[in-house]
Amino acid sequence: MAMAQPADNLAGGFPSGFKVLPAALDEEEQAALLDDVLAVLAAAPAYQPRMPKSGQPLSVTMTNCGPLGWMTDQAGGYRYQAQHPESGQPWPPIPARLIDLWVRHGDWADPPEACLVNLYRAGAKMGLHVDQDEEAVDAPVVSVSLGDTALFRIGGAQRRDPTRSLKLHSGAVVVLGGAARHCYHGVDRIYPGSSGLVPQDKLPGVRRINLTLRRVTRG
Ligand code: MD3
Ligand code: FE
Repeated sequence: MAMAQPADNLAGGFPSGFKVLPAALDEEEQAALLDDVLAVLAAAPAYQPRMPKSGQPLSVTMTNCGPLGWMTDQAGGYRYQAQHPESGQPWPPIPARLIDLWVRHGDWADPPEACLVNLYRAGAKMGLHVDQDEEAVDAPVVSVSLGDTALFRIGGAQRRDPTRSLKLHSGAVVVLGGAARHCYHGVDRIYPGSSGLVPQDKLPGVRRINLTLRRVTRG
């Protein structure tokens, strides 16, 4: 057996279990999914998440659909909860076409429980982080990008590991299974005006929408 090398978990520079479908959704499917997202936002308006302790706002705004939603605020920190932080209402259900994507691409028996909706305005980004608030640590995350192109970055299990970047265009689906699920990742920037998908009369200033489907409990 060969000595383990630092790059053993990398295929073409990307971690194993990292799958990109660059044009999974055609324009019609993107528009239909956008309508689903507008309905989610009507029921569960986006709020401004804040870092634990410091209270520093994240540059994205967020909402969720599904029985659980990921959130963060100054007092409570990172967590999943069943209610919207401002209205106290349950999150709306995950739209059927998102469940379909999970079934088609997720390769996981249990249904998703949370769909985090991240809204990016010009200048918004997401620092390198690992998603580790889920009890179902081995379940994949399935991500859908809508609207402006993002420069996405993914590294390894350690923050110091080398990273690779790729652009995610509207309609891209990314599946994070296996080792990739535990890798540092983030969004360095978006390219404002690269897509006309997000209606500015309905979502002023919002340029990109990212949806991440997650299994939270072990079922
Ligand atoms: C790699 N969202 O919501 S999606 C997040 O574009 C998040 O809004 C980014 O990172 C966005 O947590 C990236 C792709 C993604 C999602 C989850 C992952 C990549 C991931 C979990 C583990 C590893
Ligand atoms: Fe993440």
